[in-house]
Amino acid sequence: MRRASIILTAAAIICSCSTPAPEPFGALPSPAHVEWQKMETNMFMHFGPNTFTNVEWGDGNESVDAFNPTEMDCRQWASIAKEAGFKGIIITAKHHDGFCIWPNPQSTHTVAQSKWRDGKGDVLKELSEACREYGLKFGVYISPWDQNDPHYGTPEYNEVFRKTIEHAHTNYGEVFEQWFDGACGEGPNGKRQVYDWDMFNGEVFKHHPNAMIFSDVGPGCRWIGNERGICGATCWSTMTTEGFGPGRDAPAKAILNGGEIGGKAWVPGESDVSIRPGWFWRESENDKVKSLHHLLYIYYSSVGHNSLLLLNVPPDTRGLIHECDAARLKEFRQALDEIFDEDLAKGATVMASETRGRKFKAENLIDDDYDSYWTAGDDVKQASITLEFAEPKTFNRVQLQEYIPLGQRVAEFNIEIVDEEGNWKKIADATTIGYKRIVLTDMVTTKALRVNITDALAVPVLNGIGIFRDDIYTGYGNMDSDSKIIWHEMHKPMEWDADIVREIKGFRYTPDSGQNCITRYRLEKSMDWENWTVVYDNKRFDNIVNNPVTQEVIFEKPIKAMALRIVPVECQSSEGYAFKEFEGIL
Ligand code: FUL
Repeated sequence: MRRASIILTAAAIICSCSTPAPEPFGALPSPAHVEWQKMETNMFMHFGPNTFTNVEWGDGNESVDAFNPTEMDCRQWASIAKEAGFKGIIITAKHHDGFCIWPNPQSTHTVAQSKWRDGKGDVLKELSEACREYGLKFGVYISPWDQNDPHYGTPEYNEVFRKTIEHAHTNYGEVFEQWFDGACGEGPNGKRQVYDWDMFNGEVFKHHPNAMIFSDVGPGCRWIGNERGICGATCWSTMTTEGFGPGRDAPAKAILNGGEIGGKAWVPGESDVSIRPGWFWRESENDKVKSLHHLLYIYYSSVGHNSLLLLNVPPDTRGLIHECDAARLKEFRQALDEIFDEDLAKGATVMASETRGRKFKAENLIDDDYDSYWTAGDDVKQASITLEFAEPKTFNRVQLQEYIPLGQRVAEFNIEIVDEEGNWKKIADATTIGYKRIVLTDMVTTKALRVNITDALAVPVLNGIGIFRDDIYTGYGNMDSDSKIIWHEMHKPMEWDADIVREIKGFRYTPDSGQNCITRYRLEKSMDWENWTVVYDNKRFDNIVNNPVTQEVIFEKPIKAMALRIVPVECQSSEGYAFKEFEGIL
């Protein structure tokens, strides 16, 4: 009898061990994609002449001496990034003004021509070394749009830009990510460039075959369609990129935000956002560093929605991360540790309605091995996973992970708990999972939880389930403010009344959105509401379409007026514009 049962058990083990893993499904990530996705949060740094000139987009005419950090210390950046839990740093080696913060031989508009450190400074060298010292990965943003390079707008520029990439990729060790912005404005000669993306990407891969190339359409990872760090609650890492390109050729923002079910390429989303309203540091925004709640909301809407979070922390004019940003990052890390250090799923009894065999058992969902997973038979598209706790657990976050090396599969699921009467009660309906999905729920206390997968493209393959309690950001709503929005036709100006003639330092304008904003304007002032004189004409609100935050414009010298008005010269939509606020700064 005993012998028979040993034989049976052995047979069962052999049988289950020999059950093959499911076939991969659809577009798949490369091993480099998987490693990149596991980084979860990286730090972005915007640093260049704009740091010193208080603008978001320099126009390329800035003096090279504008860039003059007095106490630059990349080790300070790296140590703060490390402590905040970031895995890598990506820096703006060259922004749209064309200034290179490393001695790029292709350009005469670089640190080498500046007085900073007698022309011997090199931010990429110091940062790449600091990253190595602190165990962080190093990446670069190199803007193809260049408002300084005289070749820009001619075919020669593509070769100049290729060599620029080559230089940045061959002098500073490993580059894990190349960030390509799709912006393609006019150069110094008023022409736009036709970019040779294949050549640019080829140059990156030549030196770093595993680098992730960011653009609106990858090929490594894709823009998430906004600069608020918010990825769609439905987020596929797949998208069909054929026929699309970066910048003007990009797919619609809604597609970037949510990817495409069954898309032909694996191009996961990266959610970029600045810790401040602008991408570059400016003194006037020291008190506008995003709140801890806002950062947690962003974290849940990026990492928790199957994308990577790239959080911009721009150095100040000293060349240091400002104390306000450093303090907020510290709080952010402490909060994440407090929320995620205790996984209440550990120790639970885990069962699945279907299982492929012992090797793919439900318990794999709560072990710490990334590569062990639960799955079921090939035909299964619906299944339930149940967790039972010895003692009731209180929580408001449920984290799920698909084993993405085999593709992204789950399309819809819901979550239930057992209530006090012993009945199952639904607490959330949700869509995709992907690498990581954190579902936010009300705070609940229960002895059992069930995840019901209701629709999948192929048999679900999950490698993780975690349950957490967040007492810090307990909400799960939208953080966007609901302030009043005013709609104007294109010809109608925005007006502000100072009551009497006053000294006015500048103005503030808050657009409704990137779709409904003014992109170029004329500012006029009046002493009597009758006669108007022009203060500025045809001025640009830099980067307002992608980052429609409050635009604060400070005049070189205060002006005297009783009223200000902004007459739109160009709007993003031909129908007009909508705004939340326009007021003078006294
Ligand atoms: C945008 C740029 O135009 C901004 O200046 C910033 O660099 C942001 C990350 O990308 O498209």
